[in-house]
Amino acid sequence: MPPILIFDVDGTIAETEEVHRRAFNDTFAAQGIPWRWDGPLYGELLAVTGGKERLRHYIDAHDPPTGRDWRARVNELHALKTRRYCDLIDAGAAALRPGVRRLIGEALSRGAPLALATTTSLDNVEALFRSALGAKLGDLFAFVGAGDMVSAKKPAPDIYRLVLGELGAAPEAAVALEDSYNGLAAATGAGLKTIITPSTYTAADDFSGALAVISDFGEPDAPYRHLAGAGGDDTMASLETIERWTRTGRG
Ligand code: XBP
Ligand code: MG
Repeated sequence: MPPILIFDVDGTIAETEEVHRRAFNDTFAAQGIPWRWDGPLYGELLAVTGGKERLRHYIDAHDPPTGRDWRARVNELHALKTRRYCDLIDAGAAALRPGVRRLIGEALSRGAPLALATTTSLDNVEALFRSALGAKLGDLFAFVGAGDMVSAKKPAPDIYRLVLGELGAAPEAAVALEDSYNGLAAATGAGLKTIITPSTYTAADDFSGALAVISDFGEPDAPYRHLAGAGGDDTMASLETIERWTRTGRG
C-alpha cells in the first residue's frame, strides 16, 4: 500500500511566500499604514507561522508607528490581506513547483489518499489549486487541514495530528512533504517521516531528522539535487521511491 502523502502548501506546493509578502505590503499601503516588509525582514517574520500571529508578533516586537490600534484589528487587517492574496493567485502569481503535479497525479491514479496540512488560510489554498490545477480541493484531497482549524500552529504538531485523525491513519501510514524547519518539527512531532524540498526562504533551515532533503520533487527531464538523507541514488520523488525510502530509510 503506497504511503498517504500529506503536503504542506506554502513553499512546498508553490513558492508562495513572496506573494504573501506582496499581499501584506499592498494591504498596508491600501490602509495607509506606514509599514513595509522587505525580504530580509519577512524572512525573520516567517519564524512565526500564521499571518495573524505574524502581524501581532511584528507589532509587539517592532512597535511600528500606528501599531497599537491595528493590533486590536489584526483579524480585519488579515482578512483584507487574504482577499488581496487570493486576487494575486487568481491572476497567476504562483506556479506549482517541479514534480508537484506529477506526484499528485500518480497518487490519484493509484487511488492513494492525499491530504494537506498547512498553516495558511483555507481561502488561500482553494485559490492556489483553482489557479494552478483548475481543481477543487475535494477533487484531490481526502482532507485539508488549514489555518485556524487548530489553535497551536506549526511547529506544533496539531495540524498533522488533526489530519491523521480525520484520515483515521497512523503516522506510519503517511509521509509529510514540507519545506521548512517549522513544518519538519510539526510533522515529526506528530510521528511522521518527512521529506523536505527547501524553498527560497527556508534554504538555511535546520532539516535534521528529515527522511530526505531534495531540491524539489524532480521531473523526468529535470532530476532533483540530492541534499541529505534518502534518495541519493534516485532522480525523482515518486510514490515508488517514497515508499522505498520509508521502508529502507535510504535511496
Ligand atoms: C506558511 C505560513 C502562512 C503563510 C501566510 O504556511 O506560515 O502563515 O506564510 O498565510 P505553510 P496566512 O508553509 O504551513 O503552508 O496569512 O494565511 O497565514
Ligand atoms: Mg511551508
